Amino acid sequence: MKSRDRLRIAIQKSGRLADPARDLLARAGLSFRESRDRLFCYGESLPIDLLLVRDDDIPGLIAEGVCDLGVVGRNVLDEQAEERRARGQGDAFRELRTLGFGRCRLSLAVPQDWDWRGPDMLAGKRIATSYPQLLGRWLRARDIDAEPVVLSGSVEIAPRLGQADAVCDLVSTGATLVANQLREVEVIIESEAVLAGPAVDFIDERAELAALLLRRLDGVLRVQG
Ligand code: PRT
Ligand code: ZN
Repeated sequence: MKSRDRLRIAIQKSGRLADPARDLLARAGLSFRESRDRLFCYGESLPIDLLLVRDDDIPGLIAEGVCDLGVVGRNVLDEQAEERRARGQGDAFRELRTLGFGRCRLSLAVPQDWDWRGPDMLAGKRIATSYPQLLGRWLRARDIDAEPVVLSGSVEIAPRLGQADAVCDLVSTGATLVANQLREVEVIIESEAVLAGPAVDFIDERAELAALLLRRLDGVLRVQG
């Protein structure tokens, strides 16, 4: 780990987790000077800076040591952790805290006209997903041989387009599934936004800064209930 005397936190630039992450950090007493390009925000109240990125980049930025901490969905963090394991790489990041927003679940959904009798029905079926690792792990644990169809977006429409038989996607209210005549049948993982950090402890000034930030976050999260 390279030595640095400021802590750098990656959060989503825009999207569902962007505002709640900023609010949480503000409530923990962090303030930032906005830069014109809005990619890097210099920390004013503490030596803790922000990097505004795509959520999918956050685990990799922590693994590379470009960032020290990140606010990201457990779905993204776990998928990339599995991906590393599949490549024979060691653990590079871990979940430090759950943050209580961005709640959703990664679920399997099938066409409403299926008479669902259990996971074995998925054998030999094509399942559209953006989470092939988490889906693959769930299928392997049940010894089900199905074919993941990896799509980066518009997963729910795949059955209607004939690209897949079922889907494995994030669900919060369930409205998107219903609009696509799909029914949620199995939950693969429960997810929410988490604070992620490196697998190893900080060794320089960042250790104390991270401990201070965690103490403050714990205070905020406790009040929030
Ligand atoms: O640009 P960038 O890559 O950073 O953003 P993104 O488009 O990949 O992510 P974004 O902002 O959509 O989501 C960020 C994170 O929010 C996700 O990784 C989850 O951890 C969390 N989250 C919480 C959700 C949802 N709820 C959610 N409902 N992410 C996506 N959805 C989508 C889902 O994919 C489906 O299309 O919303 C639709 C379903 O919603 P319901 O309410 O109809 O069930
Ligand atoms: Zn993304």
